[in-house]
Amino acid sequence: MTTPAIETILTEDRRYPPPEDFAAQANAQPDIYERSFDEFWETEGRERLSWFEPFTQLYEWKPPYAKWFLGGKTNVTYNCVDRHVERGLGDKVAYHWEGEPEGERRDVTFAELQRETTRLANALKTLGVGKGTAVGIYMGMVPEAAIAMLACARIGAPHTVVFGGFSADSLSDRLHDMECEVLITQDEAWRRGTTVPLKRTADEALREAPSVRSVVVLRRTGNDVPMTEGRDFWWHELVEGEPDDPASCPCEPMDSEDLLYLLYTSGTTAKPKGIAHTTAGYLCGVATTHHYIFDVEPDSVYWCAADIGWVTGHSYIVYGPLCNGTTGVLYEGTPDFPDKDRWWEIVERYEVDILYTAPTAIRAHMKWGHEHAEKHDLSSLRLLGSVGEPINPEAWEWYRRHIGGGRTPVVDTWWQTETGMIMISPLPGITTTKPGSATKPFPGVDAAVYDESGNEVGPGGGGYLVLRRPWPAMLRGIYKDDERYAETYWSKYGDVYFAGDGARIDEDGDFWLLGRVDDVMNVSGHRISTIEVESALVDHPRVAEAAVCGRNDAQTGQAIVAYVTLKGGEDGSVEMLEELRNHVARKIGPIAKPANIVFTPELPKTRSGKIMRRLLRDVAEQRTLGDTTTLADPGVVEEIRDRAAAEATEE
Ligand code: 7RM
Repeated sequence: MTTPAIETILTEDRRYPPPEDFAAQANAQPDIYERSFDEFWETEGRERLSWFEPFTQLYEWKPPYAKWFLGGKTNVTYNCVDRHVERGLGDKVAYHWEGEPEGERRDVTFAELQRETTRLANALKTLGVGKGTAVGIYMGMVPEAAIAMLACARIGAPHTVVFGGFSADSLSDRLHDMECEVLITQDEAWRRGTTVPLKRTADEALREAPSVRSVVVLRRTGNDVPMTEGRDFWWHELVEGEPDDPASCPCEPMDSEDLLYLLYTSGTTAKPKGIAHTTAGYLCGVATTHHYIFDVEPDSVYWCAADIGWVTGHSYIVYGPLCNGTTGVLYEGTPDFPDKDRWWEIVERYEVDILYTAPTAIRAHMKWGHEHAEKHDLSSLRLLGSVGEPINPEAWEWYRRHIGGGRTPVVDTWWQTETGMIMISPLPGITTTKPGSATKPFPGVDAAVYDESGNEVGPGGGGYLVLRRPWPAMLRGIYKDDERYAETYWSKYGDVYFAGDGARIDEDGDFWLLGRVDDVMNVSGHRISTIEVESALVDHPRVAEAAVCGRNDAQTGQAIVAYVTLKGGEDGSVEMLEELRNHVARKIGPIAKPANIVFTPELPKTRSGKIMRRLLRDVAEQRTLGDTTTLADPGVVEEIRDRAAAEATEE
């Protein structure tokens, strides 16, 4: 018998069939799984999007490159904004915007979105921006960030959004790689009551990004920032006098395969990859998944609490929901400012019915305690979603119970920057959910689990997640790096997309995501995924969050090191350490028992909330730290290093 690529040791028996009333009204009904691949995407493409010229061929697949909706002409902003206004929905709210400073609120209707987008697009034209001109966007969570993206799409200028909060170096790398000619930013952003100096950071970045000729600066906080004469323009001054009538700036007819945007992902290697997304396939993919998976209704108030700079913000705050004419919430600040019930206050105020967030946020709320949610009426919630990491079953249960009142379906959605759209997820009116499982491939998606040599792994076994057919929103390549594109995603199994994630399929055909394959540990020849050990730890009633990694061990190859955050800010103890080791051994077996545990108030995470296990490995092996530029809070890893060192001397 050969060793499996990844073993599975955690079992989960809880099951939640969809509530009957939800199932009866759901956008997705069981026959959706009977639709053929071609018919599904053909129909969604024709009916969900409006076309200036209809497409003549559904797709073309010349591995590793796909094209979708060939021959079609359309415009993303037309689909997301103009057509809704034309249909009489101009007064419908597109975004309920909630600023971080208390009391600062603004509703932006579709008609306003159209006017503001048109005005900015006209202004960008005066700066020489036209079809094909690359534009960088470096902003916080303000409506103008979406307006900037839509203004670019209106005139056919591809954009790259850089997380407000990335360093000057990260910003200049991206602006330089895409050869951006214009940067749109703001004076400062609000964050936890203090300001983030976006313009100043941009100024620093621009020294290394000579392609940028002009900078548009939105006034947000109103504090003084340096402006460079001839290069920098205040947004409000630039758009003054520009017409806001949509006819003054018609939506540019774009080819289905014209570039919509690049989004850079850092991964583990130094140079970020510019993931390319094009027009029609991307929009069809995100709008279709948004409609069926989130079960949006015409009167829904949908809140995706991600940042606009993450792909989740692109696909499920801006393009997917707006294409479907959905009312959304856009919140500028952090979940605990000024208090830990800020999110729940927002849900109550706007009567949010669909909430989409990440496991990291759910675990933070778990750590703070459910009493904050209990202060508010959350009965408007009808559906909850999760994205970004495998969700620990206990966090899933907590979310359903304390936020969803034990009534709402929870959809755990697996996807990547590269896939553009959700690929594996329950359909909330159909799927019986299981805490910790993303369940089934979306209709028109062909996902499977392969072993090392490319054989499909049967039920129960773990292996590598692959996608066997192209899909409309798939990346069209890595910008200016065909070789890296072929090597990263298409070299392991030939013409099959390798996602870089481990997964297993259970007896019901449900997928369980096991984290990045680079993080898999090897203990005495057993290949163990980090997520199962972490979930066993989080299963303990005192544990809020846990991350594990392997460190070299002379005897077992690798030994498991766990980093654990206790609930309510509690400190660890020797007794707790032993209790947790035994808890893991009981829950999933002695092989997975951590060799040591470091208690820590925080874990090192990326800005989208993913735990950076690579850095924990560096700490565990007492190496100098690898690339830390994508860390949300660089101080955290130093703190962990000190704690780990203190523990080592205590031994
Ligand atoms: C949307 C996004 C992609 C990586 C992906 C996985 C992990 C995302 C889930 C998940 C388990 C999920 N894009 N991931 N969603 N793992 N279950 N529901 O996160 O490009 O930033 O990251 O995130 O490892 O490969 S991303």
